[in-house]
Amino acid sequence: MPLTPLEIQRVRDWLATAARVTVLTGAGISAESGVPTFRGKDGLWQGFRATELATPEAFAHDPKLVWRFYNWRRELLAPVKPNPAHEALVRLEGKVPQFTLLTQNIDDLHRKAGSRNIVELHGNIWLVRCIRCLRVARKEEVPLPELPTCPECGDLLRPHVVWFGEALDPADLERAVDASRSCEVMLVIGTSAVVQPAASLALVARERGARVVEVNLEATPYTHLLDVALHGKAGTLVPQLVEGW
Ligand code: BJW
Ligand code: ZN
Repeated sequence: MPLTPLEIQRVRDWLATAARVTVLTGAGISAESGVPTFRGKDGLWQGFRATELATPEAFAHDPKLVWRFYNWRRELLAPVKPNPAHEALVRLEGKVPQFTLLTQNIDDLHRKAGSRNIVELHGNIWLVRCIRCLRVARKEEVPLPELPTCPECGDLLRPHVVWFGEALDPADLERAVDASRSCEVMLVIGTSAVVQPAASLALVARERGARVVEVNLEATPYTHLLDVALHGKAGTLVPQLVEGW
C-alpha cells in the first residue's frame, strides 16, 4: 500500500473530527473538467483577457462582444461534467455535520455533481438578469440571441454574474462570512486568491482559529498564512483528503 503523505493524513484527521467544514473553490477546481481558468495562459478569449470582459464597463461599451464571450462559455460549459474533485466534495458533505461550499465559479459544476449547501458568490452562468426590471431567470438555451431581451419589459438581459466593481449579493456574502467564521476546517481549492472579498474569507476563517488548507497547483499570496499547502491537481488531492476516514 502506498504511504500516505504526512500532510494529507493531518488534513484527513482534522476533517474527520470537525463538526463544521467550509470549502472555498475557484476556477482551478474545474480545470480538469476542461473549463479554462481566468488568469495565466488559459485566460484569453479571441485575444481578450477574460478579466477585461467580466466588467460592467465592457458590457456598457459593447454588450454584443460581452454576450459573445458568455455565449461561447455557455456552449463550452453545456456538455462539461464534474471531475473527481467536485465529486469528492459531495462525499465530504455527506460525512460532515455542517458543511458549506462557497464557490467563486459560475459554471454550475458543484450542483451538477450533487453538492447541496452551495453559495455561488459570483453568480451562475445559466441565470440572466434584466438590466431594467432586474428579474432573474434561468435560461439554458445555447446560444442565446446576440442581444437577448427581457420578456417582461423588453430591455436588455445580462448574465446574472458578479463583475469587477459590483457588490456580491449581501445575503450570499453574509452566509459566506458566517460559514467562514464558524468553521473548524476550511479547504481553499483552485483559486489564485487575488479577487476580493472571496479571497479574504480564508483569512476570516484563520483569524477565528480554523485550520485552513490550500489545494493548488502553485503557491498563492495566502499560502504562507495558512496551515497546510498541498501543491498538485485538485482532481487527485481532494479525493485523497476525503477518503480513508
Ligand atoms: C489548479 C488547477 C488544478 C489550476 N488543481 N489548482 C480589496 C483590495 C483590492 C481590490 C479590491 C478589494 N476589494 C474589492 C476589490 C476590487 C475587486 C478585486 O478583488 N480586484 C482585485 C483583482 C485587485 N473586487 C471586486 O470588484 C468585487 N466586488 C466588490 O468588492 O464590490 C465592492 C462593492 C461594494 C458595494 C457596492 C459596490 C461594490 C467583485 C469581484 C467579482 C469577480 N468576478 C469574476 C467574474 C465572474 C463572472 C464570470 O465568471 O464571468 O469572478 S473575475 C474572476 O476572478 C471570476 C472568478 O470567480 C474570480 C477568481 O478567480 P479564480 O477562481 O481564483 O481563478 P484564477 O484563474 O485566478 O485562478 C485559478 C487557480 O487555480 C490558480 O491559482 C491555479 O494555480 C489553480 N489551478 N488548475 C488545482 N487542476
Ligand atoms: Zn425586464
